[in-house]
Amino acid sequence: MKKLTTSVLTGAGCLLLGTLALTNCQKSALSNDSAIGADGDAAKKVYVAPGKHDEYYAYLSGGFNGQVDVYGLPSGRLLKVIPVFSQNPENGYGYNEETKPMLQTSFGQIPWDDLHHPKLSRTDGKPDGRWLFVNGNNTPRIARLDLTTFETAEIIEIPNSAGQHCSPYPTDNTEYVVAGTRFAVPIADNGGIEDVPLDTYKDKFRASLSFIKVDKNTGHMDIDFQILVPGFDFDLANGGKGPSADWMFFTSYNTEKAGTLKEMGASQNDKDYLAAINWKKAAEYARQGKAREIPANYYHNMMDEKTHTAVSTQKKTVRVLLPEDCPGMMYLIPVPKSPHGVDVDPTGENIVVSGKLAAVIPVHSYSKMIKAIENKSYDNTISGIPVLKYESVLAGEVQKPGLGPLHTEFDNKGNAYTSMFVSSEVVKWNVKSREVLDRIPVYYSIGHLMIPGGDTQNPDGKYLLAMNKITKDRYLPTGPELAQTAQLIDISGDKMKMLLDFPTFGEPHYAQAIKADMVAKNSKKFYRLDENKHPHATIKEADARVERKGNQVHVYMTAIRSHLAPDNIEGIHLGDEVYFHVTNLEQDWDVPHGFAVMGNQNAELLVMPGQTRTLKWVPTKTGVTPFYCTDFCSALHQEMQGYARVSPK
Ligand code: CUK
Ligand code: CUA
Repeated sequence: MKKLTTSVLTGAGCLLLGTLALTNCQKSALSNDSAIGADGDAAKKVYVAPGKHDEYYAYLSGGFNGQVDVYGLPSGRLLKVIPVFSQNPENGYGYNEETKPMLQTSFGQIPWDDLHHPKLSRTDGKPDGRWLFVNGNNTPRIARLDLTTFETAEIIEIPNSAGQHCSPYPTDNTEYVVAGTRFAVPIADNGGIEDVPLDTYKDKFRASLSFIKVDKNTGHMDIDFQILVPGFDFDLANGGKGPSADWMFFTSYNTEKAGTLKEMGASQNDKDYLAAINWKKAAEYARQGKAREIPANYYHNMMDEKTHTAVSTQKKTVRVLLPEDCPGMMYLIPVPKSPHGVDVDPTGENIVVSGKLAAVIPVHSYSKMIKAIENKSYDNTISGIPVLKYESVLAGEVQKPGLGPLHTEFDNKGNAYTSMFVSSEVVKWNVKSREVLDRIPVYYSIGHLMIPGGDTQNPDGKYLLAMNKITKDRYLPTGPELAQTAQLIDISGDKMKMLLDFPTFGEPHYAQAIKADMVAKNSKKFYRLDENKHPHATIKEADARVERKGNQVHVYMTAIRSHLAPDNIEGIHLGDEVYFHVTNLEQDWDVPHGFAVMGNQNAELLVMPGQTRTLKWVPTKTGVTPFYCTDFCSALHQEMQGYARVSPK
């Protein structure tokens, strides 16, 4: 039986993304031992006994599912799905009246997105367990999730932008979350994306980098300013840390499209760029009035903490900075063509750039970059942005790392781990010596990898999570569509050891993880009824009632084990809009009530204790219509039901 090993995959033909090799091996692999590659001790290391808790929370992006999925590590148990840019029928997010405004954008309510990168908030360069920031790649948006409630608390649309891929990257103390666009777009002088011929790219198209200020106490986001960069497509970024904490590093591709690239020396045509931006300096320029305020049209949606109702605010302007006006703010550093991830090691000195097609992994040096800037070690500029010399910034290159390096994270012992998409492996190398120390095959075609804290000043050295694009034979076949997959790898010793496969939702691009304790201790149990400021709350069952306002019927309903009040409703007519405002009167952890109406266009409500949620229903038929509680809440759950009577107009 042929085993699928790195050597199979790194053979000739691997530049076809290894898929040829995969199909060859798949036949044998299908009948193969499913524990292929697993460590002998694996079961013991990932087993979390019934009733015991996992050591880490892991937050995986749901990719084209638009949500975040919370898993326990090392068990790989799914704990929760948090809808962000998506509707979720399970809890009514995006269907109930309170959360619909969260999906508001200048394009209308958009109930879907492609979510790529979760990033935890940080204090002093360490994950603090307060918030999780995520990006919507399709309709440019950044969201903030509140980790006390595991709910989406805020979504801000990004103007002058298209494809918010290069996002969201917090600075070392979460002063800012930075969001870059993957598509340069023509930005009109008076704001907004212009309708221009596509061949005006060189003159008109700019990529935006948005600097979103984050309030220290509340987490509230606000776009402070944008930097508009001519002709670049930004791919990924990461913040500096410690000594380099004032800087943000961005990879860019397609730079040959940049208007002024012909100014470049011919020798550098096989290079793209790493953009280094001093965000402190940029913020200073913005404060000093270098930023121009231009019209913009975007929405800022926030969950009000007292009413639990999202408020959507339309914004009209944004401040923009141009690099040509701001000397010393931005530099370009050559990197191999088509770079992907950029990752800064825990010391803040080493900047690792992965190039999808590169044969080496360049490691740039922060201190050399500063020297090169001081010595003006550049001989050309692009659109006024100095291009530093490759050699003057380079610390060194990792030789023969594997094929298709995408992303790098770090452990607490000075090692780096890089994902190799084409050769389907994780490669461990030493940051100082840049020597490859170990490699382990993953199944198959890895994208991101994640070490808890591995993108911060404070990495853990225990586990690494590989997130793979292709599953093939790893699980029972489920027709043409297979789950994506994650693999947990033990990195505590010299050699990496494969521990666990678990399927994931959508396509997990990236993940974050944090010691469970940091989040669990602040996790909310229920909402206090006496703090419920929802305008349609019914705090006492005696106040349950039906009120008509024109063609609107408002049902002020309460739910408590085991009845709904009112439970028999007459006087509804075709043409009416019915709003069920359901307040859950329970004051106990883990007792939600659900609410659903036959023939309703929306999903159910799931109302947490102490909370009020509103379900809109526009009856389309006359007759008696049952409604009921959907969440098995007590022995008499089935009895939580009632009727609404719909009569002709
Ligand atoms: S990207 Cu998916 S593998 Cu969107 Cu972070 Cu690199
Ligand atoms: Cu309330 Cu079931």
